[in-house]
Amino acid sequence: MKISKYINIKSIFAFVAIIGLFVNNLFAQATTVAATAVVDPEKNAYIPKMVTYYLLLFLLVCIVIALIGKILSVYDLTKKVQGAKEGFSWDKFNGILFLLFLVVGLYGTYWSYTVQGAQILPESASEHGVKIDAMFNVTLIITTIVFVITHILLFVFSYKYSYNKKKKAHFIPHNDTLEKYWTVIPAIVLTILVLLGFFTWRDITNISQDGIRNAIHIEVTGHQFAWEVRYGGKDNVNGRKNYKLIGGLGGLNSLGLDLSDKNNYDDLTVSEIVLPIGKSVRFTLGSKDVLHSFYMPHFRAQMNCVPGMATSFQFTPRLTTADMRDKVNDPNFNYFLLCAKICGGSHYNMKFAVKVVSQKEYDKWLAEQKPLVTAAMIKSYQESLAKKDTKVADNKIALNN
Ligand SMILES: [Cu+2]
Repeated sequence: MKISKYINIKSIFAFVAIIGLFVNNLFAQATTVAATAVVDPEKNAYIPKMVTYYLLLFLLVCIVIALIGKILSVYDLTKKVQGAKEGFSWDKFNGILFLLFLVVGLYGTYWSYTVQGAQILPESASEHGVKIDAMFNVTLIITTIVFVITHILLFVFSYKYSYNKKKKAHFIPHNDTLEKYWTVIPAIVLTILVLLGFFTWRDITNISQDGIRNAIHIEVTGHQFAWEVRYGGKDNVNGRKNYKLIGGLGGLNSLGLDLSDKNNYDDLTVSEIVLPIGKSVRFTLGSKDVLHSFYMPHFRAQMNCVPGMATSFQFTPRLTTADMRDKVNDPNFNYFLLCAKICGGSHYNMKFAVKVVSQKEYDKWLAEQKPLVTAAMIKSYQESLAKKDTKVADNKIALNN
């Protein structure tokens, strides 16, 4: 009797696990629908309500399962009292639950591949991104095959070899050949995947001096909670900065530009990042406060923005915004830059528009952009020069802030 009680708890656990998986699936479907819905405050209140609903549903299902378990054990007891040799076969029952778990679980996998898989990023808009996507697909295909095979074996074997009075188990403590196969094959596959990743990353980040020089230079600085973007201007060089100068020039020097460097005067300030197709662009990245992360998902580009040091990411766009609109069949599609590091309360606000256009459109757009150094800043700088020591003056302003 004690044994049957023990198995009972186990089967209840298995049952709850299956239902949990199912509810989880339903919940994922519902949140997917909610996430794609237009965001408005009233609809946002819908999500916590839905969570409560599914939580209560889950508890209800648990109670029902516990009840069924109790009824089955009463049935078991009655049979035994009546003198039946065998009561309810919990082993067989557990075996069937394992099979059920396999079917529900594989359906869940299929569901997430099709429904959530359809929400994956469109094809890469950058040249190096095509290689990253290829690696992603290879890894996904290999792991999916292994996942399906191992799970079918795991659950079908649990069913097939469940306890049976008539069968006797073989004792196989060791099998060298088998162990060699399941060690060597994954080791080779993983080594290939890791090396592929290593060489691809090396290709992306190791750029020749010529490659760096010929790229379009754009500087992106993150702060809580926005991006400041400047283009190198005519000389394609971003002028020198000094963090001590931030907030100087009567509060106008938000990036800490060092106006003694002539390269600063033609630098451009922009409200969106516009890139010409097929031209290599080099982003020099920084932060004024905490860690941020420069993230352009459509270009498979991501790099941390670290206060006190410059990082960089260089890539070549291969699809214009118009091309991508055709590909995803959405006339309102736009590229964007995001912050991929939870950097504070309004982290979600760090979205910046990105456009890829033809060289002609790019040249036209660039000609319309305003210099970052304004007349007011120059005036303030000249006044501080007149007070002789610029750096000291600016330092004082910076330190006072
Ligand atoms: Cu951020």
